Amino acid sequence: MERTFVYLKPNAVRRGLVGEIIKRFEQRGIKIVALKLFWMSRKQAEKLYEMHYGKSFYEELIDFVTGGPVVAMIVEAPRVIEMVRHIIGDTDPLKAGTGTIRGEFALTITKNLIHASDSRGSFEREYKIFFDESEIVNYYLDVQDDI
Ligand code: 3AN
Repeated sequence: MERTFVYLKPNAVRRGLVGEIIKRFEQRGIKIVALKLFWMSRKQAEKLYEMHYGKSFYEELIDFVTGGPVVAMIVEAPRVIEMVRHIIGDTDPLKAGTGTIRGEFALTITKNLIHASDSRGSFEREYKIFFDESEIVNYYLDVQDDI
């Protein structure tokens, strides 16, 4: 079993796409083990995107992700890091495949609706910015026996 960190950006919440996006993970059999809606602080955004500091899109990105509430989750499944990136599609919505979240609902790179960790190392770093260990719930999900 593997875990990954995912968050729906403010435009996904404002556009009423939370259910549509979560549905895609659930119908695939991916288990949600932590979930919350909150307003990301500037400090959290700067920590999450520290590798992009100084880049041309950095300020716009920070302003955007702190401009409204987000929905963050930790999800669990075998090979889930790669699986979620596959479901989401390429960072550039123009290159995101048809049927992916970005391929169907996003238009620009900065406002590409959703973020997911790209490696185990990123997951370990990222989820700790937003979740305490006590917020992760261990439980049995029947559907995982059938996929
Ligand atoms: P991803 O979210 O697909 O893992 P990253 O981690 O490379 O992509 O970039 C983080 C976020 O920074 C992206 N989701 C996007 O919002 C923004 N971003 C990345 N590259 C660009 C770019 N060239 N122009 C504008 N925004 C960008």
